[in-house]
Amino acid sequence: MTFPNQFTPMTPALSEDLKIPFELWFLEMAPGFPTIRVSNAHASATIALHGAHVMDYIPRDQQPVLYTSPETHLREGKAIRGGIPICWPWFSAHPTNPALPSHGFARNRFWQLTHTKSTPEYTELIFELDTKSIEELGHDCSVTATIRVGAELEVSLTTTNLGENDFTVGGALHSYFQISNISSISVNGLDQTAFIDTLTDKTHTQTGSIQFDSEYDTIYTDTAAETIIHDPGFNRDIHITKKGSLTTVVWNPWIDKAKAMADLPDGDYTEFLCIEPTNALDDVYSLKTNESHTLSTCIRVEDLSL
Ligand code: TA6
Repeated sequence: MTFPNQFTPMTPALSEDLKIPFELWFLEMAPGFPTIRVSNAHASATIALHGAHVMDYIPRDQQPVLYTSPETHLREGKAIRGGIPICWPWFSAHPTNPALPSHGFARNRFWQLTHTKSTPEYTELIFELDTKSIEELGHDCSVTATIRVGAELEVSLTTTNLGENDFTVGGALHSYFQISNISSISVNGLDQTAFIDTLTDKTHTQTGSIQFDSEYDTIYTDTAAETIIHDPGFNRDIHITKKGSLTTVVWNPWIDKAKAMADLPDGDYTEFLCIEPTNALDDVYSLKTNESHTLSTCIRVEDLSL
């Protein structure tokens, strides 16, 4: 695809030979903001080059699985609100330098699409981040995002230390799930799991399933468990499994925080819940030269009407 010349030359090009006829093509969602559309026998999806950011994922015969704000920004430097933001190489605020961006660099810049592949089970896309262009990173490393769109959605983030000094990597796959209503869903899989309520900094142990009646911003610790969003309104369970992660974040901004977010309609807090496979707190990885860490998630919808 060649972009009309009224767009800035900064528009990152997408190589024509990465297209897959009738399965993977390119779309400019806003001037200078290219996205990749995938449609196969199992599902459809939209992935922005910015942040290697999965914006939507719709399995055949299902409602959209991910929420993306209709008021999201679509411009370089500002993370898309919704979908699956890639937080890297840290989660939330930088541990020592408050001047660095919350949730790291990866979600705020363009990646490069380097490979695409079609198989009977999924369409695969591989993105790479030009880490050398990030001055504040201060370390020689590589990071790739591998996305497989099929009956399940898989996102894997692999970091490799290419420098001589150790490199500590954290982060999150900060997934926004589309739900029928925050007041009618529940979350299972974290029973008897310790958690830190970041709103009070107090530690508790989860008993039973999680329901929501106010702002919720919690890090579940020492857990590799599958998390399930039970949504009677949409007659489905969303199964979220993960690898390379022992912390899971559960977040809903509720009314006041939603009102304070310019890129989110005030009432939309009722329509999404974030379940985030994370590397946070002590669950971060100190990589020696040539060592790698992969944080991955697999998202599957179970139709309860069948
Ligand atoms: O993952 C939960 C969280 O850390 C919340 O505290 C909230 O800040 C959310 O991420 C969204 O962060 P953002 O920078 O995308 O507005």
